[in-house]
Amino acid sequence: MSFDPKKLSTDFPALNQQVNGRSLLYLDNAATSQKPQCVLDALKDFYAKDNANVHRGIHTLSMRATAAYEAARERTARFLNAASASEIIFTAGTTDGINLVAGAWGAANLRPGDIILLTEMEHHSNLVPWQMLARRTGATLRFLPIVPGDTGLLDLEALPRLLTTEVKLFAFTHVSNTLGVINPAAELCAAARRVGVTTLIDAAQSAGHMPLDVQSIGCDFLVLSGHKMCGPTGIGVLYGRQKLLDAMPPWRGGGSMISTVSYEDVQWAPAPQKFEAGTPNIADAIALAVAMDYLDAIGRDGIAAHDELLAAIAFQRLRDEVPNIRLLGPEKSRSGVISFALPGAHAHDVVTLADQDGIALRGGHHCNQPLMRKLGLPSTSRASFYLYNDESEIDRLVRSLQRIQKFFAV
Ligand code: 7TS
Repeated sequence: MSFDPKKLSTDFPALNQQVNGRSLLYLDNAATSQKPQCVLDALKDFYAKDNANVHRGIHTLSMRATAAYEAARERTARFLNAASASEIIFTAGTTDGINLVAGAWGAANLRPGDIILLTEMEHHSNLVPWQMLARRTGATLRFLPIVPGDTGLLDLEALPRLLTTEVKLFAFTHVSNTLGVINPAAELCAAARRVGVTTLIDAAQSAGHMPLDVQSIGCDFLVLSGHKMCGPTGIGVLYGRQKLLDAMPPWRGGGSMISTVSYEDVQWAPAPQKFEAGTPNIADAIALAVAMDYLDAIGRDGIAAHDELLAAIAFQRLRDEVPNIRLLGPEKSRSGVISFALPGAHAHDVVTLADQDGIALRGGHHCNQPLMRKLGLPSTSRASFYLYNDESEIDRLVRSLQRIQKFFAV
């Protein structure tokens, strides 16, 4: 079956509306994706039919809810090709997953003098938790640079010099939410493994956009957000290699994460329960598994090829048809995230004017303030594509930006 974004777009009720008198063109997928009807139905069905708490009731609804929640964990393990479902922890999202690793693994494993290696393109959620951990433990941060210019590619030649024995963790984004760069995750993990460094991949922008196989990538931890891959908000996944999860202390304490408790003492449950204190986000986990089914029925290879094709066309057309535009990221082999600056126009004004044309963009620093400073930009505008966008929409984007540019030229 050939990839048909127009047909797929009919699965997403929110796309079928007018904004400022124009049909909505949603190009803010890097912030959050729209949700297909099957995901909306899964949420409604859970609350309408199976709603009960998990892991504690012996009554029928509780057993149904528990079975569906644990089936979602199994589904997630298959989605990521994890060796076992016990390597899958449900979180509130990418930010929550990174804070869990920083709070649990980091606090147990980092000492003064240790180094956390990041890249210069990390989202604040893969930077600030490590800064907080460094302050608590006496560890320090080190950054793998990007090459000079606007391609945003990592300077891989600098890696051997930076991956020294004091480095305990290398945490990096798979796909940059600002540059659209796809980092060579397997290559980076292999380099880290050669020197015994633990790895964490921020897959917020890659999950749901391309195949993800944690075993072939060879990472130790991987985090993602459901809401950027057709799933609900408030649910995410932390994959952790079993050996690491077993050795890690828990992060939050409470019900469901223990095996026995006395007034004085407590024994932890095994992973993943050890890391899921309290009532989990049951409905959203179940709906996320439905989103995974939806994405795999389309085919993640096809989605990746579609993203790449739209990005290549958009990059070329914006460069050729919008004079003086400054485009970030590489020209080819990139994700569907395209950031740009129009000289003389603030990104917030660009986004406001595009909204008048019914186009949803994002403008700002994209939670990437250090990178913006490095690039010498206060902010950028950003168009980000997904499976329901098509080539004709690039035409609309180009025309809108040309209109905006004329507006600022007077
Ligand atoms: N990492 C990357 C690479 C991201 O793009 C984002 C969110 C996060 C982490 C945090 O994810 P959360 O679900 O925990 O918030 N990025 C964006 C964005 O680019 N625009 O809005 C959110």
